[in-house]
Amino acid sequence: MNGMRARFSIAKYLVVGPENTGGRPVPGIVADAAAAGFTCIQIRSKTASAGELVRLCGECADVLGSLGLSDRTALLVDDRLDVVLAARKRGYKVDGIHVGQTDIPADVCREYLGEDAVVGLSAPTRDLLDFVRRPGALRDIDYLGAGPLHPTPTKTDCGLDEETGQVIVRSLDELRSLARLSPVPVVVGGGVKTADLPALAATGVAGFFVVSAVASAPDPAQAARELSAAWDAAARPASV
Ligand code: TZP
Ligand code: MG
Repeated sequence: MNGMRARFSIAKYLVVGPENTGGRPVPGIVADAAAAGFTCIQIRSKTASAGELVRLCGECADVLGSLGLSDRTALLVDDRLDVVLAARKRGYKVDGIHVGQTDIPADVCREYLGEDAVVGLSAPTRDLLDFVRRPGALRDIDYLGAGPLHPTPTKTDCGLDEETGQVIVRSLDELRSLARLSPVPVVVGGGVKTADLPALAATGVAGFFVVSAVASAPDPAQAARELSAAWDAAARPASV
């Protein structure tokens, strides 16, 4: 394994698409987050066409390149294996994909994208701790996304239990167990704000992800710097 897969970090992770930015260009917000130290960017849109997504990948790869961060900040795409393949065909540096439980299976993503690609998976809503204990459940996966920490209007079906219609949020105790049991690093999001980061880091998870805390902020650069600094302070190992 080489390239981004061998060295990427999910510590500080922005998920963003055109529907999250209040009309502001996505690449500008990606640049703000990367310059603030975000380690992973996921392009996610449920409304953009495949062509728009491929172009967006090119523009975001370009801004990371022009900041000299292509080797430090991973660029992933939500769901769309077709988009990742087309973007790579165009020569854009896209490092991998994030899939959900009902998306293209991770082993298929791995086969098409290769050993150096990053493949992330969203955790199931129910029986999460059983899921991570199941042999082979996380084969081909580089990290697990879990949430929501709080109910979030950005993705109202995150944590939705279809039997009860209730949103199940992840408790800090559950996240502590998940961080201990999961064979791959865990990143947590869903309603995450700067004030959540000390308690989240104390659970032992590897990182946080946000959409609106950066993409909807009046000043995304400032918001990204605050989140980045707060995570670094909270996740820093206690000195001995
Ligand atoms: N996946 C799980 S929750 C979520 C995604 C993409 C949205 C989180 O958005 P926000 O605005 O940070 O609550
Ligand atoms: Mg999905």
